[in-house]
Amino acid sequence: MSVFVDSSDKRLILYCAWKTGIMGGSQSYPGLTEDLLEDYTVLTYLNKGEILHLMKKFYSIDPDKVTANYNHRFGKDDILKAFDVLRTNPFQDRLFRVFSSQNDESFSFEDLLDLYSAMSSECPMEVKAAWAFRIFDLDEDGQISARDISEIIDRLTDSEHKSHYIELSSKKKIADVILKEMQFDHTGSMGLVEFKIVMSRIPEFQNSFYFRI
Ligand SMILES: [Ca+2]
Repeated sequence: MSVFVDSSDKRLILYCAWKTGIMGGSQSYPGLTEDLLEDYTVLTYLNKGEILHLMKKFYSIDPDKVTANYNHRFGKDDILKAFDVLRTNPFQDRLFRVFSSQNDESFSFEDLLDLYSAMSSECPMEVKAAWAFRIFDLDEDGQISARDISEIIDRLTDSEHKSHYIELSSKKKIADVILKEMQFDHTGSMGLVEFKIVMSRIPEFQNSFYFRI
């Protein structure tokens, strides 16, 4: 067995250290104190390493602004530049709507933490479902209706691969089947409680509600 660690092992070791938060306190940012970092690990489903990694990216957008005001809110364009995962997300508009605490399509660092916490693999299904409900309730009437589901399917299938685009008639059929299977009341839509039950039955749904940090 070699005593040398090759570059792929090194990457693995660094990755494990980062995932477990060992590399946590190695770097500091203005305003993000050790106490606050502790609080965030309690209030979110993220570990210290993940929180610091997100701060590193957030801070890099404009260090002067974050230094001057820890609660600085970066607009959508700035956030998209630093966080690629949002760039191609078919629900980008909804994520900026639901996770912006000021409803201004901008994110403070804490808004960003809320988003990544919801998208974390550590986030329980119940909590993910509650966020997903708000994201998928496209017309914000407090119900997931056939119309919402039809557009959700549209967005999921339309984005990059045109060949996977579903025709309107089949889309309607899928939406109808989903709605029927969910055994709704006669309103043809569902509230949060029903939605959570449905989510718990569809593992693919939960797995797709995930961001790699
Ligand atoms: Ca709705």
